[in-house]
Amino acid sequence: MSAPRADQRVRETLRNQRIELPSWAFGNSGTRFKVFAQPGVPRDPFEKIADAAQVQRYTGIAPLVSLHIPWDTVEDYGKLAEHAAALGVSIGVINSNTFQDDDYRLGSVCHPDPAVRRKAIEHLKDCLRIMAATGSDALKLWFADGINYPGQDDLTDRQRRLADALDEVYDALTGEQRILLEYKLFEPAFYATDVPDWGTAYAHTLRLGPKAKVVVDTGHHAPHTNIEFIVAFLIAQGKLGAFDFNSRFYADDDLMVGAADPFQLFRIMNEIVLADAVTPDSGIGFMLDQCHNIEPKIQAQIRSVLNVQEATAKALLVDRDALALAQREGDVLGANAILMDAYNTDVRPLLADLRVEMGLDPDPVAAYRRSGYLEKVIDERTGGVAAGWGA
Ligand code: PSV
Ligand code: MN
Ligand code: MN
Repeated sequence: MSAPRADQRVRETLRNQRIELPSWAFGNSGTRFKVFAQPGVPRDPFEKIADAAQVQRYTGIAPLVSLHIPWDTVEDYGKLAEHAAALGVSIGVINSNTFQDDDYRLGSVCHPDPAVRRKAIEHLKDCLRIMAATGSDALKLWFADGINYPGQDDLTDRQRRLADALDEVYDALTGEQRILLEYKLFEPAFYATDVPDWGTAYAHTLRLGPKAKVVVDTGHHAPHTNIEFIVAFLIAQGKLGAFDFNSRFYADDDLMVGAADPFQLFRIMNEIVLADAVTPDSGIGFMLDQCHNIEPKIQAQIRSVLNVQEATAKALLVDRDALALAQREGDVLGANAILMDAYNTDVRPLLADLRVEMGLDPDPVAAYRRSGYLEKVIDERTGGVAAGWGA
């Protein structure tokens, strides 16, 4: 392909990329040691969406907002969806929450008591109703279920309970609705988690059928796990449903994506580009799942979107023909150099130029800071809500 045409193709893909923002990133959050309240933080889901719309306004590629239920409970979900539409965004995935009630001390859908399992399943079905009211088509399931001590419960029985619950929710899906099942190595359970890894999530979603896929949260693996391998494998099986992007130095740190390891993010996006799966027609969701405990939240979300965009641009710049040739010829170092050339390219001028083409400011962070939005909401809002936990 000629250089100008290749450049146009890269720009076209980047223009159509979509990143989904988590409503909870805009609320106060913290660790179990302290939540630092920030001035101007949203007081309700409507204000969280207003803040998310700022990220879309300056990046142009983040028009979706995930909700977390019950953190984002409102009386009228149709009104919330209309509010979002008026601000140029829409509701994305609905995240269920079966981890914050006292009833869930021993788990939710895997709990030994059928009454607690019933309560959890009914919550998941409520989420399906919220999806219908908001226009969302995906239910994201993450279960905090697990046990802390060997012998505490029967691991195999818990898997059966999990399967039964998933079957019931799957059978309740209507229309375009689908399930996204997220795994996590540990926390809050410390000995055994019921959906600890991609293999468990994959097996359950395979059994369920085509409307169930796996979520890869980049902070949910053992150290040194090759996440891009998991991504490549799941895509090849048609089972990659979505990402929860964030970065981590130690465990599930939920820091800004691309902050801890930009090279890992590039390697992941390289697999996405190879599968031609950057744009929404791939059916794969690219969500952020982050908490900004000490840094300004809207700005951190803008930075995160830009980090994903930069990694994607670099992956799109890989000289695929040259790489294929080097691979065929067994040119180990040549192939690696081709990949690294793309990674080491400064794509910021290209992206600044693309933003101007899209009618945006070339520097989204600076434009947001200049806008005075934060100062305005600090004046207007008092008593911002916590993101949902740790308050
Ligand atoms: C669990 O650690 C998780 O990654 C799930 O996606 C939850 O829904 C989310 O965090 C809450 O931040
Ligand atoms: Mn997550
Ligand atoms: Mn997490």
